[in-house]
Amino acid sequence: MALLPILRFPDPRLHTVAKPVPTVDARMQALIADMLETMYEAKGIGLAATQIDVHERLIVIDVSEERDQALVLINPQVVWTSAETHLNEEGCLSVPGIYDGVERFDAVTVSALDEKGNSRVVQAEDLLAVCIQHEMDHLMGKVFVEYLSPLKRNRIKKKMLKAQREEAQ
Ligand code: K1U
Ligand code: ZN
Repeated sequence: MALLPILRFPDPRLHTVAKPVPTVDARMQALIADMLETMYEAKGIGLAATQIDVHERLIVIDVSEERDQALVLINPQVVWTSAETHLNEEGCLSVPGIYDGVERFDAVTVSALDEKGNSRVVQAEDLLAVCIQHEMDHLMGKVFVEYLSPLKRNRIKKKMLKAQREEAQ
């Protein structure tokens, strides 16, 4: 297994639209293991393949307290959304240290393949529903700061670039 570098906003590669996974094979299973290790090490509750510069429709999630309920969604599709939405505080491993409110559906139903290539349907609410919507946005090349005002987004962009310049010194 390996820890993978996570792309940081405003890296343009975060805006790549991911392609469907053709087959769930050994390469995919190795990638899933690396993504889970990377997510747990970064103390995240989710990670999309886009964030590690792999542009295929794969996300890993674990919203459990015990960090032992990994959920792998390959080629996820939203098949139902609740009528109700709420503003939720979000963070992102690609935008470290920034938290802000994003309006999301309260509940979603998603169909996907699991790590063995079996079809599954996930009915999600609360933090899991928020996390699935956040990760599926990554697969469409969208980062949560794009929901914020241009003023906030530009401030975040400058802050991230400054932090990256300082880290490089
Ligand atoms: O996609 C990512 O970058 C992972 C991201 C997922 C996420 C967190 C919060 C709301 C929606 C999606 C994170 O894991 S950020 C770090 C984190 O663990 C966290 C931040 C805020 C609330 C809960 C967890
Ligand atoms: Zn994110």
